[in-house]
Amino acid sequence: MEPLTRRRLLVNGAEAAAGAALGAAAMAAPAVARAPKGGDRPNVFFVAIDDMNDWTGWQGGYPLASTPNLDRLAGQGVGLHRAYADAPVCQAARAAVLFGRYPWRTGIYTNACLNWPRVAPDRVSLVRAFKDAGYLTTYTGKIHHMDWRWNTAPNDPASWTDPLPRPQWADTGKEPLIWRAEGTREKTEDMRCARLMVEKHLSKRHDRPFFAAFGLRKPHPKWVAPQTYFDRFPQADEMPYPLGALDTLHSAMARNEDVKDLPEAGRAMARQRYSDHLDIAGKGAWKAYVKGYLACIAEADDAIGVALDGLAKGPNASNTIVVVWSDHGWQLGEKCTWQKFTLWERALRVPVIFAGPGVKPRASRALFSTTDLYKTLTSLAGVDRPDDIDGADHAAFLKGKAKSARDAVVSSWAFDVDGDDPAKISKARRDLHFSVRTESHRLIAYGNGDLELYDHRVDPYEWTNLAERKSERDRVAKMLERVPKTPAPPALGAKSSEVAAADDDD
Ligand SMILES: [Ca+2]
Repeated sequence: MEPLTRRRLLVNGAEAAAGAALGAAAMAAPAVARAPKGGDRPNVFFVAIDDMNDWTGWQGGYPLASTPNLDRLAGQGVGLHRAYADAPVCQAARAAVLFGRYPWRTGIYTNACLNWPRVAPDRVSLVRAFKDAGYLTTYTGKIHHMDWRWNTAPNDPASWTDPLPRPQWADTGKEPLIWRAEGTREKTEDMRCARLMVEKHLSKRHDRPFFAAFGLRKPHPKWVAPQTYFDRFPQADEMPYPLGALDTLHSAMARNEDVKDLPEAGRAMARQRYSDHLDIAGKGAWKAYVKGYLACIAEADDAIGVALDGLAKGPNASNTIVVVWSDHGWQLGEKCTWQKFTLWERALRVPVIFAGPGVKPRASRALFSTTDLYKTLTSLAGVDRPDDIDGADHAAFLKGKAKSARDAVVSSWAFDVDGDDPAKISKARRDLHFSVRTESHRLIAYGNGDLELYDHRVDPYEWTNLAERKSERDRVAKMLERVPKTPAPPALGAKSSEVAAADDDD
């Protein structure tokens, strides 16, 4: 049982108070789910990956990436090449996916913001929509952000009919960004979760449809993985740098070619994890860290493969929709920064794959926001949902019966744009920043008015900022119309600084 520490008491009390302060409009539980529908409703296997960017084989984000299982699944279903996270951090991205609300509607922009399942227990999560429709709902691993590590009770407890016991997490030390080979394939957290899910649910015949959620830990740091995954790659010095790293000679921002056309707010965004870049590049370890990340991607892909094989060999293979998604991407030294926490392509572009009954297989360049998972999955399965869910419904598109449901994806991030510590945020509008991604361009509109514009038709790594060019004035004005006019202020004040610090890197 979870020890009741002072820290937990602080968090629970503070979040309850903050939740009450959110106001009736944000908190009210809308009318939901009429009677469950009959017929042979499909199962859903919902695979959530932590921190995986576009370095999969099928997306081509890095030439040596090793993801044979994801590549195979993408070939069997719809691999979405233009899928983007709604926020570049776990808590905000997952709250948006699981509750079907954009960050600028909830105020959950960062990990320092509220824990939505706890403060809004009556809201109907994606999982609960399936439960209310008569589904068996189960999970293992990390699905929600807050609580996944400390709490043995399930997050969002009203949503699960059959939660699986949580495996013991490995303690890999305090230093956040490390890599090393350690352990065996069968003992990794993700592999144990995959086998548990196969044994308990994917391979079993059930008397009702299931919604089974498998939340992977990798490739989130720390990058500690069995040697076998490192062995898939050459010696670090024989590997290419990340394709988006324009200037690998100059790790200092003052001389870096890619940073020089960023506005001051863009430099502030890069500075959030600039110290990681100076440290990693400074000790000549850049490519070794690339290899560590690739090894952990390979580990995640292997565990997903075991789960998919278990599903394929069992009685549920032909009636299960498989959806794979990552909560957000990852930077590896592009624009002198590491980790997520930015609104550039590498931190927002994610793998999203749909496969199974009703899904017409093909590669797609349609735009997709991870917030769209709620409407799309409930529609594909014929499950009722609340009438106030955000996002687009891609079900008809996935079936091949309609055109793309989107012409832009908006993402958000919050940081102290003009303060000494970019990791801090205030409730001021100037600290809220947005990205608008269309098929051809990305606009970043910072809260202080600074702008970046990139043309992805000729500049896939966002090297050349066009925002100040006169010829782009109309385009910038048009894209600015997509930025939320009255975004919710950050839902801050819910966590003690101790917990906020402990959560910062997740
Ligand atoms: Ca640049």
